Amino acid sequence: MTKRYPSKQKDQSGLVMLMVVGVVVLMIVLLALLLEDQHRMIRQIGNQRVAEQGFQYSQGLNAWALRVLHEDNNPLVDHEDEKWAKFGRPEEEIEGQDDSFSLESTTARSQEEEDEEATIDFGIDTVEVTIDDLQGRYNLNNLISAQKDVGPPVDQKRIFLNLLQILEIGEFQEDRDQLYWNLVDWIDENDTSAGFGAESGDYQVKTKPYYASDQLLSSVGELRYVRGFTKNIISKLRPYTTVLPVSNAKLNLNTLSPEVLASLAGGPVADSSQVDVFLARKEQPGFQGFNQGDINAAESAINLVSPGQGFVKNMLQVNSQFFQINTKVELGDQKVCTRTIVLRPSINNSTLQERETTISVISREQDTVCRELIDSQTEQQKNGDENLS
Ligand SMILES: [Ca+2]
Ligand SMILES: [Ca+2]
Repeated sequence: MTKRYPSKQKDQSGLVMLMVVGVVVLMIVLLALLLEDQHRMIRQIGNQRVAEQGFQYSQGLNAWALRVLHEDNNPLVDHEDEKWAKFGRPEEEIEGQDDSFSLESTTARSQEEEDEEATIDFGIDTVEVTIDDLQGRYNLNNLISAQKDVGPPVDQKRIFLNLLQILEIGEFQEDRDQLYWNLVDWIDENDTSAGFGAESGDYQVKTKPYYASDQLLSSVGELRYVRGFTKNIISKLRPYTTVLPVSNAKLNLNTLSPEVLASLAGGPVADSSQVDVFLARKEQPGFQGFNQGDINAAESAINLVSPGQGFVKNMLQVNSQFFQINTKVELGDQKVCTRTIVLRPSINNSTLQERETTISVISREQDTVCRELIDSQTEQQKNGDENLS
């Protein structure tokens, strides 16, 4: 009987010990969870702070770029040697100018400088800003008429088909016609296929059905929803086309590529060598941009691209109203990219003084992947190498 007592005591103390260990383990687990939660919260706040900081830098860069566009010396002519076109492109910097600027990171700059200077590290890895002239590219929204209840303009169809031919899109004429009608039906207001194209009914039978947009394109990337426009076709088109909120955008002779200029031929492209000869004038020393008087000479060159077929009239000008401001900010592993389309009204509609307040933002895209910007730049480089060499 007496032997049972110590055994019971032993059992009880074992149980207490087990409970103590259990409580300690529970506390450790809770503490670990609490710490992890706190750590995650700190990281989240840090990320938010960095993202906000990146956004503020982008805003600053956009404001700076707008300022540069405002200060354009001659709004009647816009060419690649002007300050806005060189803005943010360091390799184009003009040495010895007081108002020159540098967007190199402090570390890159300090490496170059032999003298040891005191530099402040703001923690910015990349800051990029450039301005593109969107009227150096063909506006796909030109494919439908600017007037209501008027069919798609035939001359714009010609330009689009020529561009496809030049960029070697579509094996046969029929393939290019098909792409044209699919795109027209995608943009035009009605739901009636022009006979060859694709309207909502054609997209409704897909595994993931959707409707045709039936309004102006909002980005070149939107083409991926249009029947027939493959990734490869879109990447070929991207450097030469744009999407503006109008259907009657002209092209700036100063910033367009030989491909786009040749596409203005009145018939299928046979020989575009005279267009190359004309644009080579840009390489002459002291070239200060084509002006209004050069448009006739440009049209004569296009006239020879498709002999006997003439050219599409009223498509050329020597300045621009639509520009795109591109910014990229990298802070640690955080990225912020913006693409802003702005409208600087034609000088005919406003005085030089009023211009100061009339540049307006048409649209702005922002993302933290920067994919489209990167894709578009590498595609442009790649296609440029292939087509212009
Ligand atoms: Ca200008
Ligand atoms: Ca339609």
